[in-house]
Amino acid sequence: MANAATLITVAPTGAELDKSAVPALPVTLDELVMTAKECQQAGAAIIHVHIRDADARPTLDPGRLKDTVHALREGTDLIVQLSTGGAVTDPYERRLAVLDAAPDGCSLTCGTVNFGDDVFMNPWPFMCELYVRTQELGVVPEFELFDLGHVASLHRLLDKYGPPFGGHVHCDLVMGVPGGMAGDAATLVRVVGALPEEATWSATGIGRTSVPVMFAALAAGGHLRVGMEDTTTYSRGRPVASNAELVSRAGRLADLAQRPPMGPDQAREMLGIAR
Ligand code: KMH
Ligand code: ZN
Repeated sequence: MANAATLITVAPTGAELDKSAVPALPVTLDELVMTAKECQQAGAAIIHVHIRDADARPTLDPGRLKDTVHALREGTDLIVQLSTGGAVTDPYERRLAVLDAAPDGCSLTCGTVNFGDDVFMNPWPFMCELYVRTQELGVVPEFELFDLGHVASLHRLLDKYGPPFGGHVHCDLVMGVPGGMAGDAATLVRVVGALPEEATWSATGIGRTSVPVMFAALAAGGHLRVGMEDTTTYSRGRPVASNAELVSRAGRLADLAQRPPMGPDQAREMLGIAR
């Protein structure tokens, strides 16, 4: 087995869900920091962050993003990864400006994908500009892959611009999005086989694909992402009570696989992220 321990990322909020429909969703800064503390305790090492405004709507407000990075660093040891995907309605300039909040890491999606009834836009010139900015500003990207074609764009990006800041390639397979790749073991194995040789990777399955994707990822030597951004049902008919319970379950599965959760320091070492 290539990886002795399991990196667990929590994605607690996302940009798609309404607080009114999902009351357990962390949307204020206090709720986010509290969630982050609980999730670190439960075994997470990275937090993938989307923030909300005073009305709980998704926002990429620069001041709020800076405050969020600061508060998460004060309150936890977690690696702070800001989303540059935002919501499907966010303009490219705002998404690029996310890096000005100086997070440890950021997401970088490797291509456009149908996203339910919407389209999540990541054209090649935008990908390139975002990637070069991560290199210039010293932010470690995580390459988000929603489809096999995104892996081809990842190779193209690395060939053209060289390795990421920190020197290590880490990917996240986002599986089961309506419009993207399926969330099943056969698809996971196919996509992982196309990744750069030296890359590490995690996987998350949207909705009901969450649990099968976790089992497949652990069996294939990968890492895990969980959270209410991706899953709001713990089991059939039972809503998720908190992000921490999703992290706890991921940690139990990782223990069973004899690859226990790694702490933030070990994750930093693996990903090339300085303290
Ligand atoms: N909210 C989705 C449109 C990312 O964070 O980089 C995009 C997303 C990916 O969540
Ligand atoms: Zn996201």
